[in-house]
Amino acid sequence: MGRAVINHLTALQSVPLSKLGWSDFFEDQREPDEAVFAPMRIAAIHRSRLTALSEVGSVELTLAAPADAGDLTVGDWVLVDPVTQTLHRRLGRRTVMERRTEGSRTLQAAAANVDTLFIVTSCNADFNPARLERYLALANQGGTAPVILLTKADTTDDLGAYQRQASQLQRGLDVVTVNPRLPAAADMLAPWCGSGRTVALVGSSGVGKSTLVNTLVGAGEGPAQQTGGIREHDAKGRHTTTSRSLHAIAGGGWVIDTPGMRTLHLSGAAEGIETLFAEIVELAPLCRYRDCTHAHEPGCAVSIAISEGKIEPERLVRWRKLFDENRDNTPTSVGPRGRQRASR
Ligand SMILES: Nc1nc2c(ncn2[C@@H]2O[C@H](COP(=O)(O)OP(=O)(O)OP(=O)(O)O)[C@@H](O)[C@H]2O)c(=O)[nH]1
Ligand SMILES: [Mg+2]
Ligand SMILES: [Zn+2]
Repeated sequence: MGRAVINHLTALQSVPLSKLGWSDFFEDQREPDEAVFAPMRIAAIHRSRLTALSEVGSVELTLAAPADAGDLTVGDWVLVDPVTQTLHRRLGRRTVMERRTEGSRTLQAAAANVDTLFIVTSCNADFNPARLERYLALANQGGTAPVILLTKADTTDDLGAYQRQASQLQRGLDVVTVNPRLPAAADMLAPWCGSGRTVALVGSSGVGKSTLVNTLVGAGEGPAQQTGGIREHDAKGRHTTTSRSLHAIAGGGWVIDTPGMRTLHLSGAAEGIETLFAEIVELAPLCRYRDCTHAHEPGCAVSIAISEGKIEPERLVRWRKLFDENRDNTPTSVGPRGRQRASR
């Protein structure tokens, strides 16, 4: 990795690494001759410039080659040589949110070392089970625990319907209704935050992610993130946030804000999809045929469950769409754990 120059050092009182999310998982990756390097956590990436958090505060690093940033994402841990000011290397990720970039088969890391993924949706036209399922598969695949956050409950007369629909998206899923503009939101999300923990916010533009970041960060030197209104007629946001960034939560822990995504394509997410649709996947071995597609075969346990009202027909349709898309987007050589195409 290229040379990194420490441009600017905002000296705060020293922060223990554990508060930044450092743990044995990262410590164990340090070779004996790497003890001289300072561990730092990536807080923001702007082309060839990085903001990193270190034991001595926030550090601005400049990369010699902008291409070096390609391997890094917000939340990553890196080792920096404090003398030569060289970015030594990135440490392996404990969890990673990876998505497929438009028109390509390569995966892009959207955030790393996140404990909990808050999937944010408004109780309005933005609410879309198929899209929420994509985020859930992404969280499951990356080792990040998903939680659904319902916002703008003040704009619906039927909050219960949204809550019910959301909690049926995945077995055991936590669903929390929050108003991102009220300080009470921080208390409601406290069980997932706290010292050393990292949460990330994902969801469409305009659902209130940055508003929530500002509430979690608390009243300090003004809002941490810019926020923007939504269009009246279709509740769509204006893509106010354009890059990812890590912020300190007042009550402890860290929150990553992300830009609203228009589309989320999955690739290499077979296991995440299995976890998401466990109630369907678990029935497959009970079907008469081993290669049952649960479409028209006799003795299909999934079709029986649907006819008995135990599984929504639309849920099966969405599972098939996601399964097929993921299979078509996943080169078999880099498929999950080298497995060949999974059977249904
Ligand atoms: N009525 C209502 N408005 C809310 C609520 N939460 C957020 N908003 C408003 O929704 C608008 C969009 O909020 P942002 O925080 O900018 O949304 P975002 O998810 O960060 O959007 P992008 O950065 O574009 O991805 C702002 O005007 C907020 O004040 C809520 O619970 N109720
Ligand atoms: Mg935003
Ligand atoms: Zn079947």
